Amino acid sequence: MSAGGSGGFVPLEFSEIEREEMLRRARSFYSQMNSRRTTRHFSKKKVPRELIELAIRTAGTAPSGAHLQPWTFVAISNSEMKARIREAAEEEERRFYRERVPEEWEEVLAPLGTDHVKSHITDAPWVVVLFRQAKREREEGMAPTYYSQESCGIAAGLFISSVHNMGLATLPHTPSPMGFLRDILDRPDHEHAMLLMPVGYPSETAKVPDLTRKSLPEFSSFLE
Ligand code: IYR
Repeated sequence: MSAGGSGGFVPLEFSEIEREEMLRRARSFYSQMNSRRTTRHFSKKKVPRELIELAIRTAGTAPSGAHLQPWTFVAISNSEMKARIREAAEEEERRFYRERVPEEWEEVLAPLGTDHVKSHITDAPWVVVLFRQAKREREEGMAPTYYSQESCGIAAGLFISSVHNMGLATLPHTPSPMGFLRDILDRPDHEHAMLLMPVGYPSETAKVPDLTRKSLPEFSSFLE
């Protein structure tokens, strides 16, 4: 069977959960996810490869347009490679902060305390780069993928959740522009770097901005 399945249908594996238990699980998962924060400060403490593999496997369970699974995760622990990536990212970011960032963007970035210094890339034991496959290979040549942005966005969310759930931290970093990652990591032209995610323990002195999340009514409406 190919990665995409061989066609045909099989019974869905599903077992109904008691109401009380559903609520307990939903509350517990929400509380666990609500404790996630994005930090820019990582420790150099090592993380076994198996944990990174599990986070990537979890990301790979995401639903995707036409089940094309249009993602490639590149996981890097090699120090020289991380140093190269950091150098290239900082070069782009220096230009972004000095020349490219519009005033209205600067206004919302300022409270987050970001700048062109990207120490998380060399501090974290792993850097995982998510590439979005805008096309797929077919015998007849290249063909499109569908909803690859949405699919990869969902996969990234699952990756971030998995990392948090295993007790580690990550930071979805989007150096802009990201084209250098394709060159350094030797990916084909139809793959576009979408997110760079350092994964590791937060440093002992890690800080996060003093932010709050929107309340439920601020970001939802129920029509019953
Ligand atoms: N890519 C830059 C700028 C940046 C943009 C947003 I939107 C952020 O939430 C954070 C940073 C950088 O990574 O510094």
